[in-house]
Amino acid sequence: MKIGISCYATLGGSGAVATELGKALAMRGHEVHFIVSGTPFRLGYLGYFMENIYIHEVETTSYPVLQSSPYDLALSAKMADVIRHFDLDILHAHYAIPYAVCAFLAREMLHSHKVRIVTTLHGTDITVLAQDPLLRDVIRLGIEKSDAVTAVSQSLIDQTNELFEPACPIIKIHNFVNLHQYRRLESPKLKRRIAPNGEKILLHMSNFRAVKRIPDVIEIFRQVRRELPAKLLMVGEGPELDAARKLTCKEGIADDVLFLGKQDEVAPLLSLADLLLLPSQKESFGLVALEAMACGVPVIGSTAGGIPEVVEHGVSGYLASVGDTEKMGEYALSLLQHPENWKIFSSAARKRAAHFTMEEKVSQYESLYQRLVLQP
Ligand code: GMT
Repeated sequence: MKIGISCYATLGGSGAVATELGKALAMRGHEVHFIVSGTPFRLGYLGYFMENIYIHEVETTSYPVLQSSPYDLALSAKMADVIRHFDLDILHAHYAIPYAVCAFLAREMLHSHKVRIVTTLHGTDITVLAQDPLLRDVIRLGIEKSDAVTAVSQSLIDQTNELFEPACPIIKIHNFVNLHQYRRLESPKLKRRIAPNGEKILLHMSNFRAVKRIPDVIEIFRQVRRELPAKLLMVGEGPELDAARKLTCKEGIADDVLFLGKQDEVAPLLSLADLLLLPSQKESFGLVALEAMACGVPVIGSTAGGIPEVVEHGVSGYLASVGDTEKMGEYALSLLQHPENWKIFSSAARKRAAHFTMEEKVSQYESLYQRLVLQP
């Protein structure tokens, strides 16, 4: 098949999922066209030169008369151009806004082109943006005009159904992990440099938005560090980063918190950790939890959204209500102070990750596309 993929390619779990999906489909022999604003960050330079992969960057134009550059319109026009030129069978939009809506507009531009639009909901469009009544109607349009809509967790499906009562059922396709790439990659030398006295290593990775509850991450770490020597690795960047740095100084723990910024190759980093912290306010799935688990890292997190669909409480990690940092701190200590327990949780985490294999989920997307293409 000829498949177009449009996503936020430069950051975040949705871009990662869309890019990994595209790479896997290309390896299965499909022709994959990324229609994006920049090179997808998970593509890597090898992916860039992979057979069957084409990248179409959206160029925006700005004219003095326009107050802002019309990105969404440029994206729609680019989508229409790629659909027509390469005769796409499928256009897969990752996020309703703007991708599903732009895909619809693109198809309208081409009148009756056969291309089928698949939209995957990743979370923020439903859990945050759809709370705004104005945007809600645009999101509704994106959902209604798609030929199929998938969501990355049951929790997200339930929230979408509650808000939109869509006519067609939303299909659940959980996110996935490449178990060959994501496995525990021990690097004792590096570990010694980060934690020279055998300190425990806790890790948080996100785009540092308010929904990630960064102060909770720091509070959990503070509780752990009160009881045992520990280091916290903070990976990623975003709006709450500065405040996070300031908070660690205020708490007097700055020496034990390392801010590593944005990182592309995360499996070796995750493998350094004893625990992953994910105390989010909202989290439709929590791809980082799955990737950490594949590296044998148990998760301490909140019960928000789809996290409980990934992490089994008391088996591959521990979950508490959003904001209950005391409980999360206790849970973290219960694993860190009992290495034999940690070991059991670590192998359970890896085992759990095997329920979300790339092969299986990519096949689910592939069969969905095939079903749509065969529809009259
Ligand atoms: O977590 C973010 O803020 C980034 C966002 C994104 O657009 O990548 O992540 C969302 O999609 C991921 C991939 O499906 C999910 O694993 C994340 O849970 C989801 N984030 C939220 O729901 C907050």
